[in-house]
Amino acid sequence: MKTVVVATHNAHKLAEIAVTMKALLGPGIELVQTEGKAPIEDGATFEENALIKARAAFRNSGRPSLADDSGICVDALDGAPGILSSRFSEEGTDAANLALLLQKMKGVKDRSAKFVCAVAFVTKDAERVVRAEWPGVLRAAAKGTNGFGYDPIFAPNGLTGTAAQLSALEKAALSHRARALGLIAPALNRYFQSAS
Ligand code: ITT
Repeated sequence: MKTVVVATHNAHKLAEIAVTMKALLGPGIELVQTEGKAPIEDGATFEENALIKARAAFRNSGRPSLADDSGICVDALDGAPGILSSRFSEEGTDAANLALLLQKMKGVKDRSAKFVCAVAFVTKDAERVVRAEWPGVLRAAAKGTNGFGYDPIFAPNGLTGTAAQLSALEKAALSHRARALGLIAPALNRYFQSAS
């Protein structure tokens, strides 16, 4: 079995990564959640924070480790909340973060935003980090119950509904996370080919 440690404490992310990775790499891959404490994410970019988390999981487990650092960047807010997306509101829950973003966007004309995801893969021999985006617009009210985080107010370009109205399989094929995992997949394939 090809085992990859996933350096996340977010169950939604883990589930989405599992669906996309299975589609990309086939069923012979096993994802296990990191058991280590979450490191301090003090990087200045999504890429730096993804590397911080993947390196910590690798140090802790000695096994190939994958991490996702992601968030939403809103043009009218100069890219905020960006890397601080999970800590946007004081409370820091998905519901409070979403409510604060809706409030800040009240009456704002420019609704453009993008989800960003950096994925880092760290092994004993190499480190790789990639980044991908999912552009769209922010709705004035939440719609849909699937997904997590800011999904209910994010309408991806080219789609009629919000990300929270997509099925798990649809989101796993389209999202910023799916795009970043698609870019990192060759590095995982190379690793497991050379390790076998
Ligand atoms: P880990 O660091 O343990 O992976 P986290 O939730 O703290 O978990 P991040 O620091 O990367 O992860 O913050 C990501 C936040 O960005 C997340 O909590 C959501 O608020 C938002 N976000 C990221 N991807 C999203 C998605 O696909 N849909 C909705 N919101 C998303």
